[in-house]
Amino acid sequence: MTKRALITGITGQDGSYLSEYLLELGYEVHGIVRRHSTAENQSSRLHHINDQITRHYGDLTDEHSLMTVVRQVKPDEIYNLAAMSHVRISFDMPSFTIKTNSLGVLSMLECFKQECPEGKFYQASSSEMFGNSIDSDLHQRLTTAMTPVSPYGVSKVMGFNLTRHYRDAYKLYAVNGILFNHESPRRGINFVTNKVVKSAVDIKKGRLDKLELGNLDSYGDWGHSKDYVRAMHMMINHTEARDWIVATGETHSVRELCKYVFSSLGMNYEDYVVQNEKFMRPEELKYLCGDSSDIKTVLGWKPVYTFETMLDEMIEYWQQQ
Ligand code: NAP
Ligand code: F7E
Repeated sequence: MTKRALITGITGQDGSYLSEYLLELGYEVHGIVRRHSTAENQSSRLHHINDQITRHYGDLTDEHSLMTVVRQVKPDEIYNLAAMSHVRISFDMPSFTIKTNSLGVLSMLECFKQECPEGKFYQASSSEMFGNSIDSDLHQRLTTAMTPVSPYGVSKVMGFNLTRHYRDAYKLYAVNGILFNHESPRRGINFVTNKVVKSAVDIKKGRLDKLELGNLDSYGDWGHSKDYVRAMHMMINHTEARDWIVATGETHSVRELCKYVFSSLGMNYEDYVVQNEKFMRPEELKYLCGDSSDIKTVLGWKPVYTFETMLDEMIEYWQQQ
C-alpha cells in the first residue's frame, strides 16, 4: 500500500530533498506551506516536483490549520522540519523562534496523538542544543549535556524533550534526529557555507570586493542535506522509536572552510575575508563534532558526500549562476 508522508517545512532545504527522496520511494507526499506575499517564493525549491506533491496552507503557530491538515491527510509518517532555523536571527526574534520551534512542536505532537497515533513522527532536532558542551573525547553524543547558547538552541531543546515525552507517556512512535550542520546548493545564502561559496564566486567574477564574516574560529561538523534526509527516513522506519545523532564526525573551522573555497577558485581567502561584529552572536557556539557511530552501526547509514565534495558541488552551482 502507498505510504503517505506529511512534511512541515517542505519548502526548506531539507523539505525539498526529503520530498524528492520519498517520491522516489513511491510515497504520496503532502507538505505544509506558509502564505507569502510573493507567491512564487512559496515553492521556489519545489518547482521541479510541484505537480507530484500536495501542498496545504498552514503555520506552526496556527494550531487550527495544523489540525485541519493532519485530520485530512492522516499521514503514516510526519516529518516535522518547519522551524525558524537561523541561529543568529533567533537572537532578534526570540519569541517567534520559541512559538514556532517549541510550541509548534507541541501542536504537531497533539495533532499526531489525536488524529493518527498509529503513525510515526520525526522531529528535526539540532546539534545547537548542546551549546558548548563537549565530551572528553571532543565529541557530542546523546548523553552529552544540553546547554544551548541561543534562543534557537533553547527552543530546540524543548521540542526535543516534548517529542521524547510524548513517546514515553503515550507510547507513540516519535523520534528525534539530532542533526549536525548539513548544507547544499539549496541552503539559504545567509548560512555560512553558501555565503562563503557565493561570495567567493562573486569575487572571482569581479562582482564583489570583500567578504564580511563573523567568528572565523568556530568549528562545525558539516555534511550534505541529501545524505541527512536519507537518515531521517531510516530513523523513522527503524523497529524501535528512539533518538539518534547524525553527523560526519569531522570538524572544520570557518577559516578552513574559507581557505578551501577560495583556494579551489585560485584565490587566497586572507586577501578578501574581513571580520564584522555584525555577524557575531551574543553567545558563540565554539566547537561541534558529532559521534554518529550508532546510526552507522545499527542502521547502516553512511554519508556519500565529504566536506570537500559537498563544497565542490556548491562551488559548481554558483559558478553556473
Ligand atoms: P530551512 O531551509 O530554513 O527551512 C525551514 C522551513 O520551515 C521552511 O520551509 C520554512 O517555510 C518553514 N517554516 C519556518 N517557520 C514556519 C512556521 N512558523 N510555520 C510553518 N513553517 C515554517 O531549514 P532546513 O535547513 O531545511 O532545516 C530543516 C529543519 O532541520 C529545521 O527544523 C532546522 O531547525 C533543523 N535542523 C537543520 C540543520 C541544518 O544544518 N540544516 C541542522 C539541524 C537541525 P518558508 O519557506 O515559508 O520560510
Ligand atoms: O553558522 C559562523 C557562525 O549560520 C555556522 C542551522 O541549520 O546549523 C545551522 O546553524 C558557523 C557559526 O549555521 C558567519 O558563528 C561566521 O559558528 O551557517 P550558520 P549554524 O548557526 O551552525 C545548526 C545545526 C542548526 O540546527 C541551524 O538550524 O559559522 N559564522 N561568520 C557565520 N555564520 C553566518 N550565518 N554568517 C556569517 O557571516
